[in-house]
Amino acid sequence: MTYSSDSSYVVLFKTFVVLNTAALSCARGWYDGAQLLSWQKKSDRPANQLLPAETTYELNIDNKIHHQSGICTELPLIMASVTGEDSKKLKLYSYWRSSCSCRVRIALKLKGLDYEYIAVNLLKGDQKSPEFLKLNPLGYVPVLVDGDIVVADSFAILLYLEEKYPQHPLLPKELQKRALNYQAANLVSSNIQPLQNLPVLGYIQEKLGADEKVVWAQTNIRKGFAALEKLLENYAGKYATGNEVFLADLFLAPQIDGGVRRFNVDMNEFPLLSRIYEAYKELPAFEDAMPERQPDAPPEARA
Ligand SMILES: N[C@@H](CCC(=O)N[C@@H](CS)C(=O)NCC(=O)O)C(=O)O
Repeated sequence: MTYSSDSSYVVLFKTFVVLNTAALSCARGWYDGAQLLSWQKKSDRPANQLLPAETTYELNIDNKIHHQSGICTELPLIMASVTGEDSKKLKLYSYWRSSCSCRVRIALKLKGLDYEYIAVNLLKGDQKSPEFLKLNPLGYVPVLVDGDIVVADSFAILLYLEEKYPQHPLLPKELQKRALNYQAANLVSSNIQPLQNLPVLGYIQEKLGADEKVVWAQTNIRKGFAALEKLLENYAGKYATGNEVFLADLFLAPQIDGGVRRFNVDMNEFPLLSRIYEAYKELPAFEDAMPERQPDAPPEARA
């Protein structure tokens, strides 16, 4: 949090005083680049046995009216959520088992970016709600919201993050290796994952039955994995394109994980992919991004 005018505000906010009228009127001024012009207490809910007291305030910040509620002692946090860091926090719309969301979760961790996880339940159809379709008209996760910027599609999100937050680069400097990363990532993103996406599998199951669905998914994953084994054989080190983690790894880790755990693909055919899959398990950024660690994972899936 930064304050641009009066240092007494810092003391005021940091000590988290119980707010009363006097404290609030002191809070008028500049806050994180935004000006709090006026405020008004709108309603009070008295504390009871189950709920703490809650107050609703109307705040005029930069001539925009915001209504915020909270327990009285937390008003500094409420103001921060309107004007400050909370509203600037990245938001990721994600589904625990979505491999496309997992790619982005890994990148956010690698780049050390804090974010709010917003669960979209694909099985319940949340992705088809009018609110979500405003974010991504295709109705797919992941979607990243960074302030006013909304980016859908994992590849687009990763390239966006790479440009805006260059720490821990996802692309190598060397052009050939960079191209290899694009190719491997796109092979997963265009030639494997779309063929085993939920709507496709649902359609095959409906038309041809559950067994055909599994055969279809395994066939396409194996075809893609066979190509990746050849593509990477002269470049792989500890990871897909050498001894550093790059873009290709972000696509491979969730795809291999899904192949093994959801579709029972026999990995004996793919020694290189099996080896790098083991290496990913040593990396906290990868492990934390895996489906079973996500807040919306059902209890039976949790690690
Ligand atoms: N190319 C997109 C594909 C996104 C995608 O297929 N997302 C899946 C989950 S991995 C999804 O949201 N499916 C919607 C559904 O099942 O209805 C990306 O890379 O983000």
